[in-house]
Amino acid sequence: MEAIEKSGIDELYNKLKSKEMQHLMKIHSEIRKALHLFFTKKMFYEISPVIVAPITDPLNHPVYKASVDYYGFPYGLTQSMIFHKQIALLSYDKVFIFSPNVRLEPVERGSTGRHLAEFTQVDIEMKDVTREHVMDLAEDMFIYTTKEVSETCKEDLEYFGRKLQIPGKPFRRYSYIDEKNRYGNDFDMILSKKEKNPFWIVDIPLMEREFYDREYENKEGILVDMDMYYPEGFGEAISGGEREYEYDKILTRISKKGQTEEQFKYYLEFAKKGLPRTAGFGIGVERLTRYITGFDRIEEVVPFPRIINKFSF
Ligand code: ASN
Repeated sequence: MEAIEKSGIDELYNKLKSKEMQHLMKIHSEIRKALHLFFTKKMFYEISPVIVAPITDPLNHPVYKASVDYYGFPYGLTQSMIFHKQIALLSYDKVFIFSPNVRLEPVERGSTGRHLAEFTQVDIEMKDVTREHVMDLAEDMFIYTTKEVSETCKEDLEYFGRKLQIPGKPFRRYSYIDEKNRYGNDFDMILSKKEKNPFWIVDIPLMEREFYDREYENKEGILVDMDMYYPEGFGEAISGGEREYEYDKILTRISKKGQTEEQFKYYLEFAKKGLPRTAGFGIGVERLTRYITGFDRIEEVVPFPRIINKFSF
């Protein structure tokens, strides 16, 4: 451990002094600024992030549990603010959060180049809208941000030899089931490598997703949700969908996933009183920075990455 720490710190010291990091920091900062401006111009309200809470996103893949002792109660570190953002829409109909998430991913995920153990996602949620509406908004957000950053960071992008393509709307859509049948388990990355523009994967089966995305009324086991992918092999960018909001349906979905009411009891108390009907998505800011700058690995693009299974200052 001692040796890892020391070599890690030398490497970090040099990385922070490099010209490369200066360009990266500027681009990252301009990306955050553009995202912030985009949502405030669209009359979204920004709410403060929740970092520790009695309940967080269960996620659909196993992660190590990250918790803190909160005055004697075990609170989880936020894995996503899905429940809090849904509940925030009791007050106002469009919200966004620059939300720090901690996900202690399994060690194997360290090799993907796309995972950090801590990252920020811009998590958005809207009341009384459909998936179509939030997909259209996400496309506008992506186009706005890439345009802004291309202009404000022209020289910085040139430094990395990166020229951004601004895609037209609507982005191409693929059905999850059709593409999985065609290409097998790695279908999403195969498509991400083939495509020249961002694209969507829609209608994700229930067992591949958390309980909170809404199931079609007329297509059992299929959800009204979506992921957006970057082209050139950069992988997943966004995930989101319409949400279950009716108490009984939420209970059914929890049990279909083999989860318990006890796990979600605080959320269920809100659901019993009545949740708004919502849809939304989240986009990882470090992944967007990686795509825009064209780096191989996500830990290269930010000054203090929480690297999976590695000492991180
Ligand atoms: N933010 C995502 C959503 O809105 C959820 C997630 O990050 N797991 O659907």
